[in-house]
Formats: sequence, C-alpha cells, structure tokens
Amino acid sequence: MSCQIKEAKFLTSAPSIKQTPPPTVTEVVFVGRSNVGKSSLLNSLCERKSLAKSSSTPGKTRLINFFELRVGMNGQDYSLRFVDLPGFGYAKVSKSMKEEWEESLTDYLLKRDAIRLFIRLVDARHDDLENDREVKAYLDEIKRPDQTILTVFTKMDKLKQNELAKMRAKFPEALFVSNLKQRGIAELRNQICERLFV
Ligand SMILES: Nc1nc2c(ncn2[C@@H]2O[C@H](COP(=O)(O)OP(=O)(O)OP(=O)(O)O)[C@@H](O)[C@H]2O)c(=O)[nH]1
Ligand SMILES: [Mg+2]
Repeated sequence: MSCQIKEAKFLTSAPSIKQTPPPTVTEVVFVGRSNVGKSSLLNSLCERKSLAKSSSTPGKTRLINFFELRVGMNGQDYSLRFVDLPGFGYAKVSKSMKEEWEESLTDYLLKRDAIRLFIRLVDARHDDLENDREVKAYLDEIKRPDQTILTVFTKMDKLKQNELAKMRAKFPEALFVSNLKQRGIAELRNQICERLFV
C-alpha cells in the first residue's frame, strides 16, 4: 500500500476555534513543543519546501493553520486536512499570552469533531521532557474512541546509529523521521493513510 499527496494547499489560519473553517473534512493535527519540527514535518509529508512556515527560532507558528490535501491510495482519492499548531510550552512570550494561546489550542484539540489523528512529535534526543509528558497525558485524556495518537520522533539525524537502535527498541510503536535527511517520511505518510482510510 502506498499513499501519495496529489495536491496540498494552504486553506486558512485561525487564532481560535471560533474562527476555524467548517469541520467538514477529516483533520490530522501536529502536536508537540515549540521547535520540535511540526511545520517541517508537514512540509516533508506534502513534499513541499515552505507550505508551512518553519524557523530555527522557537515560536514561529502562532495560529491554527489549515492545509487542504488530496491524497491517492489504492486508486482512490481522499480529502483531508493537515493542521499545523503553535508549540506547547513556548516560554518566551508573556505569561498572559502563553495562557491565551494554550487555551485556544486546548479548546481546538478538545472540541474539534473533525480531528481523527493526533501526530505527537517528540525530539528524538529528548524522550522524557516534562512538557512532552504533559502533552501525552493531555491527549490520552481527551482522546475519543474514533481518534488515534501516533508518536513520531523527529530529528533522528541527530542520533548515532546505536542511540537510534536503543530508541527503536524502547519505543517499538513509534515512528522516527528526519526532515533534514528526508528519512521515514513515506512510511509515516502511509501510516496516516492506513489509519484514516483503510
Ligand atoms: N536536524 C534536523 N532539524 C530539524 C528537523 N526538523 C526540523 N528541524 C529544524 O528545527 C527547527 C524548528 O522546526 P519547525 O518545523 O519550525 O518546528 P515547529 O515545531 O513547527 O516550531 P514552532 O512553530 O515554533 O512550534 C528548524 O530550524 C528546522 O530546520 C529534523 O528532522 N532534523
Ligand atoms: Mg511551526
């Protein structure tokens, strides 16, 4: 089974759930702390360089960004959306702004009927940060029966071979990707399609 992206375009940005587009299409959301590689991974999956804006400065993504996709699998076409979110726990803004962001983020994650898949990203070098544990606990708590969570470790290019082998053994269910080296991308794309459309 292989899944191809036939079309990917930016739809809209929303500061909160009130301004989001009608939830008529299945949504896949990229969740994780700031700078983990959410926007980069969305671009890799779509085979596009800068569909979603990425930056080495944490806090780049500040709105809920919707991308409209058409994918092909087993001779059939499907519509879906990728949703790029701001990072959780981004510290370098005022406390009130951080609280406001996190409220609109959690509101969207909690109330959005269209979400079917959470892609939870973790930096492969830091598999046990408190912030990542909090995100995991939160998703586990709000997850509905029709939703799944997929853990993806990013920046695998930063690990040595033996470190990567250890991580794969420790997290057998997780996927490992590198946006820099374009590793693990097709496999993740296939997993997304398999979970949504098979
Ligand atoms: N080495 C390496 N760098 C990566 C990888 N993925 C992303 N980066 C880099 O990490 C930085 C952050 O990437 P983004 O995709 O902007 O991260 P983000 O999670 O969207 O960040 P926010 O929008 O701030 O929440 C950028 O400098 C990317 O080039 C990867 O797989 N390997
Ligand atoms: Mg981003």
